[in-house]
Amino acid sequence: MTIRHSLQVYFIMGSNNCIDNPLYVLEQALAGGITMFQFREKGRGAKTGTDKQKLALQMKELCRRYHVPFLVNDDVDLAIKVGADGIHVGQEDEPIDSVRRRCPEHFIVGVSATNVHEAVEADSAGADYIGAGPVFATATKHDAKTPIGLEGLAEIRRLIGNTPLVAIGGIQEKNAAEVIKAGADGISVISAISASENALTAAQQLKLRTIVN
Ligand code: 3NM
Repeated sequence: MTIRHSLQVYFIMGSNNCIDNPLYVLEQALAGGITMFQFREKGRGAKTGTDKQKLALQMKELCRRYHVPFLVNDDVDLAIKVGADGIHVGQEDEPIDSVRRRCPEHFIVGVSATNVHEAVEADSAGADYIGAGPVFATATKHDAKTPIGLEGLAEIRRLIGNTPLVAIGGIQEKNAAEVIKAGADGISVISAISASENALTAAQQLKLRTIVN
């Protein structure tokens, strides 16, 4: 599967994003058809040290069983240690060239962009994919920037050509199709799956919305 295809339904989660056991939520989401996963253990009550590493390893094993790429947010050392498939870095994290130097060659390196300028820069720096957002308002990330809207997303697509692009921020079943129409290869979500009553059906429904004619 190419990176572009893996971005179709990209689930992001840490233990504090769900009420149920995170491993249960992840397994449900995998069974529902998510195509990529990012372990983002951040914020209040987030696990650290060996607890974080243990959960990362368990999540990686689950993703392997479903042949879904497992990426780690920000923590390059952890990603390498647990044998992840890649790393996702934000604008305030380690720069992409330094990340590339430290990681195995096969690593997928994704970069966040909160505006057109950052997206173009990440593209030139050689990101494997760009995560653009927030597209819509989100309550999940407290320090999220001003939403770029569907217009901002479409502008980013125009400027980065064919580079794989995934949209993030406030994406739900009801707006997923618009995001794809605006030029994203896929949607990335936290709460639309992690805070749903049923992660399996939530993933299934989101996936259906990404199939746009
Ligand atoms: N990054 P939800 S918005 C992790 O704009 C993250 O870079 C964002 O959560 C960015 O799907 C965001 O619940 C939170 O809105 C996405």
